[in-house]
Amino acid sequence: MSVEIEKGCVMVTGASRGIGAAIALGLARAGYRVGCLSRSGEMPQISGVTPEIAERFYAAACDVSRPEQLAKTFAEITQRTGQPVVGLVNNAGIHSQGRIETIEEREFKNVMDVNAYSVLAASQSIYPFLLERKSGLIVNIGSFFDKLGVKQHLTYCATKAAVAAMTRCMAVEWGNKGIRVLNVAPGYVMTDFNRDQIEKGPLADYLSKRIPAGVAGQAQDIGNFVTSLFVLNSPYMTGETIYIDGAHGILQ
Ligand code: NJP
Repeated sequence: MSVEIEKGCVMVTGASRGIGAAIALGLARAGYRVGCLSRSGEMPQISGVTPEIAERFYAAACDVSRPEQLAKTFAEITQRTGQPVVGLVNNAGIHSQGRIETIEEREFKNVMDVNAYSVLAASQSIYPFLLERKSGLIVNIGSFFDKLGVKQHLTYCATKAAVAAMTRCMAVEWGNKGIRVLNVAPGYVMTDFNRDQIEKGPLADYLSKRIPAGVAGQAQDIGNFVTSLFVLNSPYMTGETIYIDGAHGILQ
């Protein structure tokens, strides 16, 4: 594959593995430089990374729940790429499960910090870069749990509902500055982390009956879709949540 046209740099949080790695790969293949943020600072762990693609990745250690780290990391990556920043994908997220009666304040606040506050903090940090060009796209990675009542998932559901709400508010407030904001909300997506659970056992049985598409999604499904949002550059599309869940979330 040869990339002929430079399309600028997109920052992707949580790009070391899973869905974030697939988004980073899709964007690099489409000609973007990709800032790959994660706590470990590892390069995206995903098959299909050729040496040419690897050259387009700029991996950096950054905890997204720490605003000062975000601002510093974006500035450093921008300097390394020498390319304008054209977008941000707020993908980093953690899971949380437990009965409502047992949820502790510390756990609730930590998951809120990583899944929701980081979306605000990273978007604030990228804003000056996008404002300078009067153009840019922020894609948040939410979840179809944002509109569902899921037993033992109050904290996670609340964080993802917050992501959808922030998407709408940012789209409205920054719409006249050329900055678009979208929320991509996956259903069950197979990653290395959850592959065993999704492929075997009770969850596998449940999903085969509940997902109209019949199977869980793959990280590439989300990676390719997010890439297409950047490539399409559809100027009037902003503020929306787009569900990619094999119709799971609308099944009666
Ligand atoms: O997550 P996983 P997924 N600061 O665990 C990084 C949503 N979603 O790909 O920090 C910076 O494989 C972590 O790296 P490291 C989900 O809510 C998924 O499944 O080094 N980075 C890694 O790169 C999330 O928002 C499903 O440990 C931090 C990455 O984030 C997004 O999709 C369904 C960090 C996590 O990789 C990606 O999920 C759904 C921090 N504080 C929504 N904490 C699904 N997979 O089924 C973690 O509805 N990372």
